[in-house]
Amino acid sequence: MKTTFIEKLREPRPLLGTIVSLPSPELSELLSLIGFDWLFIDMEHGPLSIGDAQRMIQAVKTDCNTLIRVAENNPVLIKQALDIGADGIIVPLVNSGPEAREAVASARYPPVGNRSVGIARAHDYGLHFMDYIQRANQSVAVIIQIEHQQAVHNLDEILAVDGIDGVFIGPYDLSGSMNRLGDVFSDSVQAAIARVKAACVQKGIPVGLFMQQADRLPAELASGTRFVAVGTDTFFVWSGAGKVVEAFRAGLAG
Ligand code: 3PY
Ligand code: MG
Repeated sequence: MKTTFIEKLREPRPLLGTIVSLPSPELSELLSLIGFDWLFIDMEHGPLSIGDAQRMIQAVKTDCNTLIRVAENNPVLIKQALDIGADGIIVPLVNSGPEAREAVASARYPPVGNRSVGIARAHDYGLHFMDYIQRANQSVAVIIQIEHQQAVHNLDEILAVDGIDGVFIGPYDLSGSMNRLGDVFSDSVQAAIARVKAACVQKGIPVGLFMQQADRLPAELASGTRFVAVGTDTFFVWSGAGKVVEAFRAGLAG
């Protein structure tokens, strides 16, 4: 059986992921083969149906974990993401303790939470039903996003909620909430990020974050970040393909 994302978060090595937003099973397959530890399947911003997401998960090879970012903190979306067999969920814009509690409850079967039960891919369509429902509360990762200054303000009550397996910082939405949209390296946004990281490290909660580029990875990992999503599928295409177009145009000009 695949190592769960939660188990991997307990290992000493940091985990490398990337955001996948295109409904292509082949692309997810390829990214897993390239060696990413986990894929961040983006149903908040990507044009993905739940069927697309299921096929992307099915295509993944290797020990690569798949986490679905649901469109919002909503029990139906969380239930569907887990039923198709995601290794975990990422819940955007969790801004308070009660919101964090709701996210956790939606992902956990009773008596811990209120996730409902149905026949689905997560337990091989019922073939391994009892086995799955007995271990799901321990094996499915609940990652909440802290990405608003309100969440930074409510950090202590959010991090006090039981059952959060990790915190994923969204620098871009955080920058927007601080009137610095897109200016993720400004002093104020970086100070807020540092505050969230320090609180997570102090409480022993694995902290992760999105980075557009890999150039700051060494500093990021040295600061206690346990899991990162670097780049996006579309960014890899435009950055790689863009260089070829540039070289071609330079060749014509020269
Ligand atoms: C953000 O930067 O807002 C994100 O959610 C990145 O994943
Ligand atoms: Mg965001």
